[in-house]
Amino acid sequence: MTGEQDQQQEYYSTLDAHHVAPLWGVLHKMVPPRPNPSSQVQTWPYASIRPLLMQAGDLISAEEAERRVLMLVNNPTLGPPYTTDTIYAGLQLILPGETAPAHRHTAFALRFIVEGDSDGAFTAVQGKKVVMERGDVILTPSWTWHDHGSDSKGPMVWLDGLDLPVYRFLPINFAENHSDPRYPSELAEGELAKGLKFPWKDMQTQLDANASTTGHVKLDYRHADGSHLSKTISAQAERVNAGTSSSKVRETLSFVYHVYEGQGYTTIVTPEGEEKVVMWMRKDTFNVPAWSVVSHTCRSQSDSAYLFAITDRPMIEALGLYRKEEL
Ligand code: 1HN
Repeated sequence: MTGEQDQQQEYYSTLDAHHVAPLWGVLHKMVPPRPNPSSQVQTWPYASIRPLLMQAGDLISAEEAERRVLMLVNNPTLGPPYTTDTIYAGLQLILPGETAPAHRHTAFALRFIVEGDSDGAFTAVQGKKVVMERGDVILTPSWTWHDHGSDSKGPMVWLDGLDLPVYRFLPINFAENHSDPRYPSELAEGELAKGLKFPWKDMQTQLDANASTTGHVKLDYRHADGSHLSKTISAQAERVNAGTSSSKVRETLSFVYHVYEGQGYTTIVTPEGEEKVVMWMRKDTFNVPAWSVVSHTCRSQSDSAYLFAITDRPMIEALGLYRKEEL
């Protein structure tokens, strides 16, 4: 070693004790040439997850669990709450007669109903009892009391989306349990459920009305005033016409996708250039890391595919970091 290297080594060894470190060793990692999400492409085929959920139904009650959820974990290194870098998602099961007790928290949640009869399963949000049907999106805004229940005949399963990764940076997620399992509520349908429930049939009507010959329609869920579903995360729905592919697009957003209907595949090229092809069918879930090139293909020649996705668009836009490239 040269004298100069010795001097440098000696200098570096003194820094830890003063709680400082040289930027010049890590500058390029701090400001990389392209986004470098920690999440990978991951898939949760419903055929493999549903039996695990039903087993959980035998092993633990909703009351006991508080929320009987299998968290969708992106990879073992990242662990929960990361389904993608900015979004947490899980699959929740409620059985007939059960109650998931009332609580409230800073974190915002939206739910996409995957499976179940429409008669009798509900989420009560701040006194409004909202009935859930397959494909509906139901919100529990920040700090609203919410409990789930079911007088339905069969299991009820939904996909939860929460902004939990945000609270790794902003460690201010307060939570509180209500004194009783249920927060007093009254049935809220139609107008009364507005702003809390976004029925699938309304979304599909809009998608179908916009379905063009180009074969792909994407619509954001919005409140009546045009705002996103929350300030952190929101959702979108897409229709891919039978036998067609959507054009290749990348955005500074990450997504948790869920297949409402259809069969096909999504080609995802991550920022590092790795290509993954996710084969999907009805009720499957997968994630897309930020700044990945995405294209969906509907394999059926007769039936369109409908995809739902949770996105981090509100916070990325609010921070002025939204960027899109069509390839
Ligand atoms: C939560 O409150 C629900 O209310 C679901 O159903 C999942 C994951 C983490 C923290 C709170 C619910 C959750 C959650």
